[in-house]
Parts: sequence; C-alpha cells; structure tokens
Amino acid sequence: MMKDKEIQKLIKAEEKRQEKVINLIPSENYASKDVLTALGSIFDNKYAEGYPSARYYGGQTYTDKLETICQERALKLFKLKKDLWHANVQPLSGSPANLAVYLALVPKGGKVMGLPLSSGGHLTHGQKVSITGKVWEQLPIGLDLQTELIDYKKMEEDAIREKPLLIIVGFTAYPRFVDFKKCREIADACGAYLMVDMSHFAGLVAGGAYPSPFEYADVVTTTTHKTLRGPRSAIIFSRKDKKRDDKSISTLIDKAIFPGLQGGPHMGQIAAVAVTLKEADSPVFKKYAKQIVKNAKVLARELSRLGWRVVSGGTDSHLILVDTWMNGNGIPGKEAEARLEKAGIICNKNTIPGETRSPFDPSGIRLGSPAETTRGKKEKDFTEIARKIDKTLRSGQ
Ligand code: DSN
Repeated sequence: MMKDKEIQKLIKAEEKRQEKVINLIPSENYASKDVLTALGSIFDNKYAEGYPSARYYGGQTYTDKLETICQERALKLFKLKKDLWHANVQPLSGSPANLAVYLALVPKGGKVMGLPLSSGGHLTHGQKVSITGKVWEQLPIGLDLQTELIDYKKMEEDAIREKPLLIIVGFTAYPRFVDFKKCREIADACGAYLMVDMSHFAGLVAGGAYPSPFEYADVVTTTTHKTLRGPRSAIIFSRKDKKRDDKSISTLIDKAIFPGLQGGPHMGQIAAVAVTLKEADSPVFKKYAKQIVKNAKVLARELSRLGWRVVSGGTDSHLILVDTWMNGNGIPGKEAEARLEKAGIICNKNTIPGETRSPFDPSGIRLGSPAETTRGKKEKDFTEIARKIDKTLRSGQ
C-alpha cells in the first residue's frame, strides 16, 4: 500500500477502468507483471550517462550488464547478426528515437520522404507540426485513393525527381503490408537511406505475423509498448556497415541519442525492455502475434458484413480503419468514438484516405486487436465485439 492515498486511489481507479473496458486502441497493450516490476525497480535510481563500459558516473557494474543483455536480446529476437547490426536501447520513446535518426543522417534542411498523417504515417515522419517537419523538408508519400494503398509508382517518381536523403516507411493508421523490397529499390534509385519505423507492428514481426523489414532497411526504429507489449520505450536498430561521411551510422545514431538529445538513460525502462524482449522470444508470443492478426481480420470482415466501409477492404495487420461517415450516410468519427466509449469500447477517431472532414472531427475510427488479444480474446469474441460496435453506432441514427 502506498502512503500517498490520493495517487494510490487514482492508480486503483485506472486499474478498474482498464479492466472494465474493451480496449481497441491499436497502439496500446497490457504489459506483464514482470515488465511492470522491472520498470518500477531500483534501476530507476541510477544515473548511467554514456554507454556500457563508457559511462560518466561510477557504480555501473549492474547497469552495464543490464544494458548489454537488453541489446543482445533485441538482436536475437529479430534474428540479427551482431557484426552487422547495432541496437541502441536508450531512446526514451518513439519520437526521440526517430529524431535521433534524422539528426544522425540528414543535414538540417535536407529532404526526408515519409507518409504524412493523411496517408497513415506518424507526426515524426516529417509532419509540419513536429520538429521533424520544421527542421527538415518532408516529401509526402501518397496513397492511391482507389485502392487506399501506398502509391509506389508515384513514390518512385517523386523520389527520383526530388532526391530525398532519407525515406521513412512505417505507420500508425495504415492497415496493410508495406512492400519493403520496393521501398529499398526506391531508396537505391535516389540514393537515400531507408528507415522503417515498425513501432506499430514490431510484435507482429517478432512473432512472424508481418514481413520483417530488416532485410531491406538501413535503420529500423520501434517503440516497445505496442504489439511488442512492453514498457513505454524505444529501440533503434542500425546497420554497422552503412556510412555517412566515412562514419558508421550506428556510431552517429548513438551520439545523436547521447549526448545529442538525451541525458541519463532510464535504466528501469531498459530493464523492462529486456524482460519484454525475452517474453517475445517464445512460442507463446508467436501464437499471440498470429492471433492478433486473425482477430483484426475477423473484426474487419464482420464490420464490412454489417455494412460499414473498412478502408482498403480489410487488414493485413493488427489495425483497421473504419469509415463511419460514409459520405454522410453514417456518423462522424468523433461521435462514433464518444458513443463507443459510453458503451465501454475505447478507440480513437481517425482521418481516412482522401479525408473530406477535419482531423478533429474526421470521417472514421481506428480499431486494433492487440490489447484484447492479450486478454485471451479469439475470433468469436471479435465477432461479438463487431456486433456490439455496429449496434452502438446505429443506436440513435
Ligand atoms: N500515438 C501512437 C499511436 O496511437 O499510433 C503513435 O505514436
């Protein structure tokens, strides 16, 4: 029991809320007790500026061991060779991880090519409101509005003409596979580094349920709290043999994280990431990753059957986008989100490709299966969830 009753009460209340709701936010999950124990451990008391065996403070016997184990587990989970790949496990979260890669690889004002929010990308893929869009110039990757898939042909033409220095692929709201091989070809055609932000689908890659980007990318960033089911943190993987001005990009990325962007690493987070990586390196996690995708497919199929327009006609991953507005024949995303919350289903409103409304009140909602799959839900449960969503959205229409 905590002495601070006010905060203890809030923790208990949030625990109850999390237990009670159906959580369909695709970027959330329920970390294990072991992960939370490591996160809240005494490692949080320790300053460890620097990297293993090269720190700016004494007392690093166990922090050095911990960080090294975490790095080794990261490489092992994604089947990466130690002599080819490096893992930096210090980024505090996904946005600083991505920012560090930009700082390491692209001079200020240089062009970066990425998916804007309207194509399902992330703020840090060069969106104007993010520092990544203020310091660097974003060349947007668009979708084919018929198929609602990445328009690789236009992406290639734009890249060859505009010559971005870095191409970033990855998403927060794109339900399909990304063709990493094609992205590599485009990066080679214009001389860009290829970075994949696999934050959303890292757990699926670990479990063999989504294509791995490592064969094609120079850099892969990921958060650790989404499908990977760990604490809020991030990892940057980089190829040791890739260079910028004769320096290994891994060395440049390490320097960009510390001392470029961050001070002391959060060692409690690193302990929790290490636990996460071991948990994910198991047959039971592989089964979990595959079940996530099965459940998302059922959700998409059932909602379509019930008359809702699912963007791109379905999903290959853990997330789906539903066009609830349907050109005025349905309800706006904001109202859909609010109505579902009242019914105990948590999701978020989201823009859809070719959005005609506003980001604050867009045409759709984004749904995902990872959190409820962690709670043991299977296809039949997701069929029920789809029916509940349908009933709730139609009530009051
Ligand atoms: N906010 C996260 C998401 O919900 O996808 C991305 O950082």
